[in-house]
Amino acid sequence: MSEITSKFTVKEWEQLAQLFDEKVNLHLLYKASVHGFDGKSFHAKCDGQGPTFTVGYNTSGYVFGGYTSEDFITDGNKKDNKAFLYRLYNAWRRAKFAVKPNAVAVCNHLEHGPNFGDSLVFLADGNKITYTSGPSYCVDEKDLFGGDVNLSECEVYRVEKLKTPWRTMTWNEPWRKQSLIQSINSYKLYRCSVPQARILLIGPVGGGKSSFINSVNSVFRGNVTNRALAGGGAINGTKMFRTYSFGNADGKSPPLILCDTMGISEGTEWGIHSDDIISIIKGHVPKRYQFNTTSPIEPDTKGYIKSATIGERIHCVVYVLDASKPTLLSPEMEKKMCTIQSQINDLEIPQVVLLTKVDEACPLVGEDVTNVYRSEHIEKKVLEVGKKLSVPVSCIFPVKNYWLDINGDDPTDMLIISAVLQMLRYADDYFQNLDD
Ligand SMILES: Nc1nc2c(ncn2[C@@H]2O[C@H](COP(=O)(O)OP(=O)(O)OP(=O)(O)O)[C@@H](O)[C@H]2O)c(=O)[nH]1
Ligand SMILES: [Mg+2]
Repeated sequence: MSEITSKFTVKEWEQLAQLFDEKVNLHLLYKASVHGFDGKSFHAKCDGQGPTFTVGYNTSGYVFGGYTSEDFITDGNKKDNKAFLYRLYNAWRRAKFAVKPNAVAVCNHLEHGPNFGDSLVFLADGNKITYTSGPSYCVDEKDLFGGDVNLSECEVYRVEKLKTPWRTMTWNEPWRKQSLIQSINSYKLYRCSVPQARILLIGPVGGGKSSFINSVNSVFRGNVTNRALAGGGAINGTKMFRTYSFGNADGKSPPLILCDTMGISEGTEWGIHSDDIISIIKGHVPKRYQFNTTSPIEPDTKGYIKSATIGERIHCVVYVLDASKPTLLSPEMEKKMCTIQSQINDLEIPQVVLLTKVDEACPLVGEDVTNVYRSEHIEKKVLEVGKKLSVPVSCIFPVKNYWLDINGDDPTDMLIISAVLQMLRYADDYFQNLDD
């Protein structure tokens, strides 16, 4: 959901279907009158966002712009045979102008806003349009925007489409959810001497770790619950090491403990100390340990568990990341996470990724969670995080947590519960590796 209001009218919205020949959704990324009529502000909001639709409004009432299926970047030219310029019906009838075969469709300069092949350039000179009837698109400025170069607004939207699912899930068979819950309840861990697999959730502040624990509890209980304090950050964020086991109304409890931690922060003034993450994994940190941002737990700290049993150690680590963030991991966060990850790799702990807030990241998923594996945008985020953390796509789970609704629903439950089942299976890999 965008906090800024789109200038796009219903009449303009209706014309999108003719431009794209398929159902698309637009997510507002940038609005010049709010973020600034300049190239740097545009690039800060729009780079790396995938396919985009730029809408310009000039003082003569023309609504026009361009589409590219390529990412905007800070520098460099791109070819894109799907790109086009357009004029919507407003001042004049609707028209679409395709890019010429093999021509440069998009030119990226830090000082320019959206630049379509150096033909139509927004914000190169504040709120002016630059137009050169160039080699890339066949249209003149009179035809495109009535020759009036004074821009009153410029908006850039991410274009979201649905595609063939990249992961299969059968949503419409009610017994399937019960069967997943049953598989977890009756799950027999490889190492019989360990009664419950301990799964640790770590990740940036506010990523949705505590909300995931509440969501898992909600699935087992059959109604939305709120055991872990959620809200994120300094006020409602997690400050204590907490472990949660789960029980059903009928008294069954799955062989599973989820461990909640304080979030990782970019700076040093807040957030879990990375040494504490490793101490938790090794089983040294007692329940309800109050995290101290500046100094990690030491062997002489009260409650420190000196010789932890296998059952007290962590058997699977879950990185919880917010899919709705324009940049999944900032360069500082990526560096911090990779340093932690390399220590976790040395301990040979299986790792998975939970991508939360998919409802916020893609409006098509917000509308209907069964679109999650059909959303191009979510797939892009999954591939991005897989690359950044070197985790195979099969270990990445997009989920929507219960954070707003008071009633659960089957598709949301199924995403949550199938991620948990996979975590149990990965924990078993750890036990199996111990024996080898
Ligand atoms: N839209 C949406 N919001 C979510 C989702 N999951 C969590 N949130 C919201 O994100 C905020 C932070 O969630 P938390 O679960 O507290 O995050 P956390 O990772 O535990 O935060 P720290 O404990 O500070 O590290 C809360 O306001 C939640 O309501 C989700 O799947 N979708
Ligand atoms: Mg928390």
